Amino acid sequence: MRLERLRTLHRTDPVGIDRTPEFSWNIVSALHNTMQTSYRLTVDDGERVVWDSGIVHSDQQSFIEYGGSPLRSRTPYRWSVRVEDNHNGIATASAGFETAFLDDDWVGRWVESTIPRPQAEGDWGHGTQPPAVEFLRRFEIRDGFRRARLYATALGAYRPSLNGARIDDRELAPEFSVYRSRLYYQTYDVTTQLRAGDNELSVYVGDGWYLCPATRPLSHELRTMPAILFQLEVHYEDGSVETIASDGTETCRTGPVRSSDLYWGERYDETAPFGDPQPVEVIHLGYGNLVAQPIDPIRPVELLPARTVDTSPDGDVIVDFGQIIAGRVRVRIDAPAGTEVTLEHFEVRTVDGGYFNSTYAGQKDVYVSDGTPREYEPLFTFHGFRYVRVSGLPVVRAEAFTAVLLTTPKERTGFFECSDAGLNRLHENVLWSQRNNMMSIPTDCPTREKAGFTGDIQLYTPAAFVNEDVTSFLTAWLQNLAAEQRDHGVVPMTVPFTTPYERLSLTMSEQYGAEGVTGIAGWSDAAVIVPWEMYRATGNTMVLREAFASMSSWCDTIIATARDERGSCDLPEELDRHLWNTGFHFGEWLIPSQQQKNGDFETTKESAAYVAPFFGYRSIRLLADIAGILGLDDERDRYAAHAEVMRDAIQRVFMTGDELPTKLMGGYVLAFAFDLVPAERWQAYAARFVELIEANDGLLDTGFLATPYLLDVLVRIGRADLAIDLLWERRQPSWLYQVDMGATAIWENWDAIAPDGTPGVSSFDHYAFGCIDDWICREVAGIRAGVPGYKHSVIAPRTDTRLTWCSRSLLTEFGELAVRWTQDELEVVVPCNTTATVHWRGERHEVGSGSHRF
Ligand code: RAM
Repeated sequence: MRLERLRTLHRTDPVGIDRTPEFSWNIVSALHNTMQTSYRLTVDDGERVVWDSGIVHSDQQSFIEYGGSPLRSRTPYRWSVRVEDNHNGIATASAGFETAFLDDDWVGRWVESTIPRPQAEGDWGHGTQPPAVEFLRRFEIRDGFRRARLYATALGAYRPSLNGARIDDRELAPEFSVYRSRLYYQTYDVTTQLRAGDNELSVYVGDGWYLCPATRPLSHELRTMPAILFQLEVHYEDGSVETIASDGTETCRTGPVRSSDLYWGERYDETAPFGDPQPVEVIHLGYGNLVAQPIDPIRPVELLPARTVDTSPDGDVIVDFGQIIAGRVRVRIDAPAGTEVTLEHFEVRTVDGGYFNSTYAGQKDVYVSDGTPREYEPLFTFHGFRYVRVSGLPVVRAEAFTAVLLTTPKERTGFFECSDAGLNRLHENVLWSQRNNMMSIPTDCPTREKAGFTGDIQLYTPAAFVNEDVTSFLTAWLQNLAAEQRDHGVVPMTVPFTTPYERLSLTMSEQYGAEGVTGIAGWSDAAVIVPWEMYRATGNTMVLREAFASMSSWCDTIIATARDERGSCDLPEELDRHLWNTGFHFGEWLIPSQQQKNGDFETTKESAAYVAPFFGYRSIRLLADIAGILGLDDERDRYAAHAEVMRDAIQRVFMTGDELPTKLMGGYVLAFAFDLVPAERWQAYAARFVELIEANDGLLDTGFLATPYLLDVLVRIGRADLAIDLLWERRQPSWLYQVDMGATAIWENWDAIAPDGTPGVSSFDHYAFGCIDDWICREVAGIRAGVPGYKHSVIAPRTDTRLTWCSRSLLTEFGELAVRWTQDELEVVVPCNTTATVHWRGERHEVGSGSHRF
């Protein structure tokens, strides 16, 4: 038996944390039926043990919270665990973490550029922002140091260098967050880059999210100048510590980055020298909003060489990378001084060989050469693209171009492969959209909006977990969500909430007779559903506890809105007051038969009529369950009672006849999925739902909010055959239609490309409809969590004759759970410390850990 995958706060050896750590490990053993019987965890700082859990007779091996004496600021720790199992096996292993600032440790002062900077106009800007600013600071240090850490952050996106070399390869720090209350600072190990004597620290600051017009924060305290804060701490052999901190003695200047914008792109001019150093100004921002970066930093995680170069009918030179990614292009340029090279990024080609983008902003990077051959990659922007139109270069060779995928690195947890190339590609597309849209926060698309839409991640969380470990990533995002909740707990449509979306929310509220920013069904409910799905995927009760205040304040808003706002005057008041049926909602969003025309929201209304009350009920019902799990019995009873009256009101308003008052499939899907259908209507509604699909030529007609439950509901009403047919459907709208049309990521809209190849107006890289990947994992491969977190799993493949074999693995909190089946045989690998029920060919087997063949 041995221990693997030791994680602290679900990260590997994190440096610079300011939260109480939790610990996890996996057990691997050659013996079957291995269960952990006890563990003992110790934490030490190199000199003394600060926590000894003692022997704990428990099978818990994840989310074990630190319980020792207070941790010290800026200190490296080791933790060790000793595990015993039921076969008398004993194993030990250790890992590390290092704290950042836990006390009032900041002495550095915020310093701001004094170089005049005109303000961009409009919500989205025009890509004409002023140059990036480099801050410089010289300092001297003594010989004999053994450890040095730089703590730093900025308003804007920054790239630090020491003595002319980049400190590491992280990108676009500080990441996108609710800066007003959660601005992340970074911790860098600079021990090997410092030298005794003279040193120079450079911090080059582009616009990033903070200064970009489309993403700048709402706060009226918003600053409009690039600014930095840093503190370098040098620990000497003799035990002394020297601190060099930003203090106003820095200088600043502009250089080759002439303009940078996350949407429009960057202009980099090698012929523009760095200007004369200008003074900086000390500003008083305080340290109250500073948080040690809680997730792994954005990095270049994959490089894709260009596949081909060709010329479009219009004579444009197009480089194809073969895959839609989020990131940017790295290109070797050898051109005469003054040559201006333009890179314009596109997602798809049109039938006539042109190219197309779903974004309004240019996605255009410009490089001006000084005649020296160099490799260029933009510093302060990223794009969503597969193709790049190149102009300004006399010769374009594919070998000179590489696409760089930028994302928050996460541990891959899932692998899927089967005998069908279409399903394999579909899975790949899901994974790509996931990686392309998880750069510091979960976003809708990396092209048009790059925004933290709450609805998209709400519905996608289960699928996210079957592909990557998103625990630390989503925990951090939920903290941002809580920080963004307004006075009454309202969760906005995006987190972070930014100026353009605040404006949109206010406009929509006004049109729908509401006031201020109001909650949106299925979007704001992310506050409850995301933590709930995190718990289901990993057994994580910490996140439920931590998010409880945020969830309950959101649910209280639903209850109050239903009570105080009169929805329909046709309804008796005693029913209306339990229905969330006012304000603006996106409805299911992007139902094929209800497509929006000219950006109006008329078509969202029909589905909004059921989406709002149903999701309102759903959130409150889940909150009651969550309170129960946390042992909060009063809250459980209170919210359960609210849920009960809401369900009753929904049934009395929507479910009195033999069909729902809508012809949309999603109404049925959500009614079944949320257990709203009264027993006496079950048969009729199931029949009606199937009729709707049949009347639609066997095709689905659901949008964002209902699609995740569509196939499950069919299985539940006894029509698994229809669910499987929808999965295998190749006509539009369907998942495999996208694949057949050459998609390399998941489309935002079912009709993103018409059968004749004409692209529509939507994005080609939205993970939302990728929610199917979770269903494939559970139903086709047959891996299901028997209890939240897979302590017990249920393996029940749906062997479909359209597949000759299927193989799926899932790295659970306990380790790898794997299934491989052919038409004749099933192989299952069950992780240590768990059990499984296997259903195969009409038989049921109870098994323990290890590999099994049936
Ligand atoms: C679109 C976004 C997102 C969706 C909202 C309602 O513009 O791309 O996917 O959540 O609108």
